[in-house]
Amino acid sequence: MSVELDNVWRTHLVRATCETEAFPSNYGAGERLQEKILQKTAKIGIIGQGYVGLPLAIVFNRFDFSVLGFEKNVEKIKLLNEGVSYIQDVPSRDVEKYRKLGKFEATSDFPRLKDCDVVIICVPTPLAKTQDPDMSFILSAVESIARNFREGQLVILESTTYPGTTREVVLPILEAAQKQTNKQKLRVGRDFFLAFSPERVDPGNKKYSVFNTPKVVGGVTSICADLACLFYAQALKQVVRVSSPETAEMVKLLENTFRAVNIGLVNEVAVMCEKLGIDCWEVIEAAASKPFGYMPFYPGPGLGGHCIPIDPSYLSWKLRGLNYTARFIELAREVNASMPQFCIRKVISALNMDSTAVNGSRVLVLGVSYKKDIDDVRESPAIDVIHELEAMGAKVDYYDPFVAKLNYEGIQKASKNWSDGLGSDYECVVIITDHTEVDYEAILKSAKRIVDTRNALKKFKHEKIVKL
Ligand code: SAJ
Repeated sequence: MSVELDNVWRTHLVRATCETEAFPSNYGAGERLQEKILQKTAKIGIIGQGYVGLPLAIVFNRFDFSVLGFEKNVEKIKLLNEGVSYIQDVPSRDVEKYRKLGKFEATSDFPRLKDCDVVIICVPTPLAKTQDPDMSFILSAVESIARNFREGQLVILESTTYPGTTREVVLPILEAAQKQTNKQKLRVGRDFFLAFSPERVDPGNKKYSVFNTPKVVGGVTSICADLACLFYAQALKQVVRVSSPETAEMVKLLENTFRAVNIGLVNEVAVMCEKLGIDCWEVIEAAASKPFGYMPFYPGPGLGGHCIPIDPSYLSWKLRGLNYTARFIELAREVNASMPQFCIRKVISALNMDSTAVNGSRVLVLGVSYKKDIDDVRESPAIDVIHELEAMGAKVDYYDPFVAKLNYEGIQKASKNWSDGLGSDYECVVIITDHTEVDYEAILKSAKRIVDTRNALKKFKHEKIVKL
């Protein structure tokens, strides 16, 4: 598996930088870590073994590094140490292989962090009920590192967060770690190293993996960046070095805000096209014929997932603290959040065609994960649609080949089993997630009415289809 970076670059990178930054007293810390990285003897600790941490662990295993996967969830630890993966993009055979080779171990024994030369933080950064950033997972991880801190460690934060987190939140906690023998205060860039590198995992993406997705890296000092770039260069295809952790933090937020805002735009186009009596899908398809200066996004029932609906709020929260309103982010959030209701209105009008009230109607929701061909239901608009339909008195079932049981935000249901006549028992079928493997022609035959929020039925024309 070839990597693009030149070996010569790796070998001399940190040494040259150390000499220019002249740390005669502690020049060794960076040098020693560089040697361990180049010799692949650097022990890696990854805090959080979710959809980011586990794929990262396996890709470094693949390049002969040993990895300790730190987790608080004992069930996950048990599964991983039995060689079982619970992450769709990581085959169990990989976990089993590196477990047997002694290269991978999952643990909740956080004091073992002191054995690690490189510690990467891959924990959730959700929103609190107040819609403010919930930093508790990052704080817990950093405090675990600080309690087991030692000279020479490289700490990298990968969790998506607001610009300034690495320098303003993480750095002071690590500098205050008093585990050192003869040092009043640990100094970043001399005694330890700190960087930010945003995770860019796209769950279910068969083309781009951790290995071949360029890795953006920003270090608190130049040596920190050197070492973090050198580290990632050992296992990833391309490293993109930026000038600071704030820049790297902002890069990720731009990427995901770009998506949220453009999805908000196209959702508003769908609402406008309804008022104009125009097929928005045809408009978007034709616009996509433009070979430059345009990138297609598609309307839908709302914005799901643990990234796109959440990450821009970290940026707008930070800017509010600087007395600035990030208007595009707020507006996109408002439009995207209105889409479940827009879909409910479509269901009402579909039932209306048969003089049927929502109250007492049987409705089948097709697909509940937040996007197609994955099993993740976090922030899925299907949840809002189910809640609203039930509040209006509908009897709601769902079918999703990826989600056997739905136990989320007050909903406890099991997926219906597939049969060709599945839709016939319902007054309306609502396509919320357009999984590839579903036989939409069979649904078209069996259903009385179909609200298609994803244009899954684009190949068909029938008066029973109500499109977004
Ligand atoms: N969505 C639309 N219309 C679109 C695209 C998406 O309604 O045109 C909806 C999806 O159905 C979903 C939500 O938006 O509910 C988010 O979709 P997404 O395609 O952005 O998928 P995510 O949330 O898995 O985003 C990930 C992100 N990866 C990281 O944050 C590391 C994002 O940066 C990637 O760009 C994105 O995958 C991707 O490219 O697919």
